[in-house]
Formats: sequence, C-alpha cells, structure tokens
Amino acid sequence: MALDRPTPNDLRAFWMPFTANRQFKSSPRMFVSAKDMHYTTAEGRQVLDGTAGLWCCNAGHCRPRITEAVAKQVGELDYAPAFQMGHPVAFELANRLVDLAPDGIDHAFFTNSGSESVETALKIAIAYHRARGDGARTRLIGRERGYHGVNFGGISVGGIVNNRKMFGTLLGGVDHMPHTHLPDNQWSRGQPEHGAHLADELERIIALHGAETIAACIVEPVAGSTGVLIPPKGYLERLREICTKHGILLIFDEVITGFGRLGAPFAAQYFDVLPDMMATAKGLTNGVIPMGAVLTTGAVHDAFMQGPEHLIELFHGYTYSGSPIASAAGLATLETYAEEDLFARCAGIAPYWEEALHSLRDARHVIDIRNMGLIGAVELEPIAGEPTKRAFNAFLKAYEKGILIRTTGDIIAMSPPLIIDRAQVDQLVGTLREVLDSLD
Ligand code: PXG
Repeated sequence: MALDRPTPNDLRAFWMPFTANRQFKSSPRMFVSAKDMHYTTAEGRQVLDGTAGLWCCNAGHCRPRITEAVAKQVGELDYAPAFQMGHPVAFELANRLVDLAPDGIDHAFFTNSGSESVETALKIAIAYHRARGDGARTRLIGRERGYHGVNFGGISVGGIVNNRKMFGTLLGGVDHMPHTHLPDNQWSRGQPEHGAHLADELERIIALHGAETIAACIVEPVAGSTGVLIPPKGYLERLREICTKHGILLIFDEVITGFGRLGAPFAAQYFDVLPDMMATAKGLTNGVIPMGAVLTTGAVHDAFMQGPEHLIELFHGYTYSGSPIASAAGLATLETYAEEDLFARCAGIAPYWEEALHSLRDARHVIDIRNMGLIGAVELEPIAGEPTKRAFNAFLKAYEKGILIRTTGDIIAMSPPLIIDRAQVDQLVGTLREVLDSLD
C-alpha cells in the first residue's frame, strides 16, 4: 500500500510556530530570498522589511561580511565541544560583547536564543544567591505584559496569559509588577511622563514576601512583543534603586532592545541604568545563526569562582553554547555594526521615524502611537467582539502592498533594520496609511 507521504511542496508536515497554521496553509506567504531592506516572495515581489525579520536582522539582510564569515568558519572548524574545551572565536566574541556593553558588565554566557538567555539568567540569579550563602532567595519577579520567551521560566515570569494558560503549573515563587502602560500617556513621543511610581509596586511585593526570599527582578527595558510599551521617565532608575537597596538582582531582557535598536548598543546605556545581567539574542548575530548571550557583572560571575579549581562552577550550558559558526556570525555582525556606525545611524534617523509614525494619528482606526529608537507601534481600535482581527487584516493587506509589519493583539509593531533610509520610512508609513484607510 502506498504511504501517504507529502510531496515536497506539501505544507502539512511543518507545524508552524506562533502561526495561524490553517489560515497560512490556505494562502501561504513565502519568502525565497532577501537583500538589505527587502525580501523577495515566491512570486517574485519585493517586500520592504518593516520588522527586521523578527526584530533580529538589525544590519539588514545577506550582508556580505557576515555571509562570508559564516562560510569561512563552516569550512574551517564546523563544531567544537563547548564543555571543557574551547575555540578562539567564542572567546573573541565574548571580549567584543563586554567591550560593547556598559562598564561593569564583564562576562558573557552563550546560549542559542532569547528564551534560553532568559532561562540562563534566571538560573544564574538563583544560583548566585545560593553561592553566597543566601539560598532562601529563590523568588522571581516579572511584570504584567512582559515577554521573556516561551520556556517554562520565561512564561512564568512573563505577563502574557495566552503564553501560559495551556501549560499547567509552572514555576512557583513568582510574582508580577503591574505593567507601565497608562491611558494618561496616550500619543507619547519617546518616554511617557506618567508612571515612575509604578516601580514602587516592587516595594509592595518585597513587603509581602520579604526581600530575603527574592532572587531577581526581570523586565524588558522597552516591552516589545506586547505592543511596544515604553518605560515612563524615571521608572527604570527607580527599579534599580529598589533592587540595590534590597539585594535583588536586576535583569534587563535586552533581546529586542540590544544591538542598536534604541540608537545605543543596549538599553542599559540608552537609559543609563546598569542591570546585574542582560539577556540578549537576535541582533547578536543579525538573526543569521541562532545565538544568545547572558551578560553579567563581575560581581555575579565572581560569586561562582570559589572552591576547588577542578570543579565545575555552574551546572548549566548547551551543546551549542558559543558554537564556532554562531560565534563567527556574531563577530562579523558586531564588525558590520561598527564599520557602518549603525547604532548612531539609528539615533540619527529616530526623530524622522517618530515624526513619520505620529503623522498616522489621524489615520482610520488609530487610537495610540508609541515610538523609541527604531521601534514603533500603531494601536488600532479593535473590531467589537473580534479582538486581533483588524490588525491581522492590516498585516495581510500590508503584505499584499509590499511591506512587512507585525501585529500583536490589535497593535501594529514595527522595527525596521537600522539601515532604513528616509524614503523607505516614508514608504512604510505611507503604505500603512493606505492599508488603514482601506480596512473595515
Ligand atoms: N525576550 C524578549 C524580550 C523577546 O522579545 C525572547 C525573549 C525570546 O527569544 P527567542 O529567540 O527564544 O524567540 C523574545 C522574542 C514579535 C516577536 O513579533 C518577538 C519575539 C520573537 C518572535 C516574535 O513580537 N521576541
């Protein structure tokens, strides 16, 4: 009997991530190549990338230096064991990363994704306190509307109900601060005025559980996936003060804000607030090869460096931590950012981006607009009784009209590669206006 095997073009087998599978497979949208600011579809159409892939291709697509570095590395040293053995490229990349990071950040622990960076940072936080004889500090504090990837720790500290309601009991000992998205801040450009006081909710949680039970507090400096929520003025500074006062580690999830998205290497520098750890990924390799890194202060790292020298200090790591090919991609990516001064370029075009986005204030269905660096969100009035549908329709129409945007709920989020020029900003925003005007 013939097996019912799918043909090569059959779409059944691939269970697509975070995708409306049935909708996609009934009318697929396929990219077959990419260059700089554009994707090419299977039909040969050019689509302007308004989202840097999934917030990761900060230098644009198929950049020669990165492509060549990966090709060279794969032919030279394809893989080397990551445990008890090393290879030079990973050490070089770690050095370059701590040079790029704020003063005080001295070490890099490699992972393969943002989700793994988050898990790694949470585990390091708990183990750090234990290593210092403070083993009761196991509680983790996240925030409503936080996104920290999809693994169990990340969805536990994350504040997105849909990401956890299907998955049963998660990490215990987790609490959440309120999100910072206040109606008073509608139409804010850059950092909103109201809401620094929301950081004091951490004091309330500390009073409830006792500081001696809390290991870490994790936040995205700018929340990306839940619709671009910009921290109110003074909020991150206040969080830092409270964490320092109570001996709690502050973790910035910089998976989106890292590598120039705000016009500085990291949000930590943009806001001038130093966390104890930073979770990174995405732009680290320009999205080319999966890789993440947790960056830590010397104090966090040094707490582990005790006891007999032949013993492993941290029981954690991945087969591909700092793999040669990912490391080569990372190095070439950092070189590309530096060579083209892309973080400064982002800062330079950010005011133009802000003006262009906010020009959509009078477009149909728009109820709020938010921006920072090369991140922007346009929030739509939901269709009554059918949340997310209007934004999803906007995404489909935008794709037909040649621009790639992302939607989350009824919010359109954009994060173009940092090489975008003014004419491309105009095209993105102009097309989006046409799309919004044509929507029910
Ligand atoms: N932390 C943050 C802040 C993120 O934005 C992750 C962790 C997880 O990274 P990985 O590499 O495990 O996916 C993310 C990922 C979107 C979108 O359109 C955002 C992400 C991923 C895919 C889509 O909002 N962020």
